[in-house]
Amino acid sequence: MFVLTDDERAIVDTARDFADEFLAPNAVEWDRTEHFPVDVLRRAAGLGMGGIYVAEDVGGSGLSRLDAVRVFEQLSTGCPTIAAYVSIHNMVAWMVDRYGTAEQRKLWLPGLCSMEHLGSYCLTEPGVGSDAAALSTKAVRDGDGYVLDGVKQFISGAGTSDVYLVMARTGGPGPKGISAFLVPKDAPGLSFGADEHKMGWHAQPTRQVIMDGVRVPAENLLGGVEGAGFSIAMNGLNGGRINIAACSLGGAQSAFDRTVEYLGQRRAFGAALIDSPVLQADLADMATALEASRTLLWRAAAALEADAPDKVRLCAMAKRFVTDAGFEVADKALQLHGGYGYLTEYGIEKIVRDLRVHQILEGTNEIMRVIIARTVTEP
Ligand code: FAD
Ligand code: 2MC
Repeated sequence: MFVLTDDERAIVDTARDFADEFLAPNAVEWDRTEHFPVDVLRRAAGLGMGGIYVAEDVGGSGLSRLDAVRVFEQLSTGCPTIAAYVSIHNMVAWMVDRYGTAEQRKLWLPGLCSMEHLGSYCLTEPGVGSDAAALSTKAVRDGDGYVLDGVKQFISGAGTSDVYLVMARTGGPGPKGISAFLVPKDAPGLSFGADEHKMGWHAQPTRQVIMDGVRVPAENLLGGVEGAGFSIAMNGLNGGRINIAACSLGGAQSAFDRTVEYLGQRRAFGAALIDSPVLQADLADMATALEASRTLLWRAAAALEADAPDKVRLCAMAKRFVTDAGFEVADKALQLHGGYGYLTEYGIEKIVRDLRVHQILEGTNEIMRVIIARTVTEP
């Protein structure tokens, strides 16, 4: 697992080449202009990145979770924001692949895998984030369809995405009363809030998804069963969490690599800064944090791929550890660039801003600790 086969290496190289050619040269500009490059996303999908671990019969790439985290690490070396959006889109596509009926798979997945249709994941609400099972968006059965009412908060890709995977309440309180729906962008009654002004993630929109009497046919109930929505949402997030961790790893690796190069060129006190033992100790710690992160991340991805009994705990551990370590490495990289690290044009402060939110979304790192602690303290 820790030594890549030729095929695995080819997948990693493809993602890295794409990041080098299409993401890295544009990342700072897209951040400055808040541009969401949909054409570039479709180009990535042309290389199989729209449905990385979706089955091939509907246009997916049929790859493993390990392949996926390696792809997201490489994409993030170019731009963590774009890589993170692609990871959310992949989570949505996988949920349709894994839980959708045969008809739903055939109808929705070819467009998602080609990224002709972009997907958004809609769980969080204005009053409910961490306590997701308390969500209040309602879906009421009405004849041959459902009518959805409620507001989803902080939805990545909202307003641009074509498909909204919405968790809504069809039954009583708690997780068992929740179902998952596929809501197309053109559904009457669907609208979007203003684009949020954020610390990072400028190259993708974050908006409310507002549902006011949105009617969808009963065939849009994911899997065709009421009450399965929370389990579907959480299982999607297991993969989402390691993918977002991979985005932190790639962003931090890029900041680290640039720091090594910078310290080699920058001179002070009659020598290159890289010759300073103090800075070498910092670099050693950063390199170790990156490798430890990668090791845990791959371990969690292998557990998820194998559907191992400890997959939830390992995905939570990897998400918590790697997003914290990635942020610390990126922040240290900024510090070692001195004043230049603080300037936009160097691209390091952008990585710090982008990686900060990975400690908050897809389940905050406090919630990751809650999940892990339960496995430690409960029999
Ligand atoms: P709260 O749940 O209110 O938490 C506030 C604080 O309390 C946090 O520090 C939290 O860790 C802590 N806390 C809460 N409960 C506990 C506990 N039991 N023990 C210890 N500490 C606790 N959501 C989506 O559904 N789809 C998206 O596409 C999406 N994209 C996002 C993009 C961005 C840029 C951002 C910022 C958020 C996005 N989110 C998305 C929402 C994100 O998942 C939530 O913000 C996150 O889950 C936290 O929820 P909250 O903001 O309501 O915080
Ligand atoms: N994988 C599979 N199943 C899971 C699961 C997981 N990760 N987490 C919970 N479940 C199951 C759990 O096993 C239980 O099933 P059953 O009733 O069959 O035993 C059911 O779901 C209910 O779980 P809990 O009893 O643990 O529910 P509780 O409400 O106590 O806690 C918690 C759930 C806190 C783990 C969950 O609400 C959570 O993960 N909150 C964080 C929300 C979150 O991650 N939001 C991210 C939004 S998306 C985003 O940010 C993006 C950028 C896209």
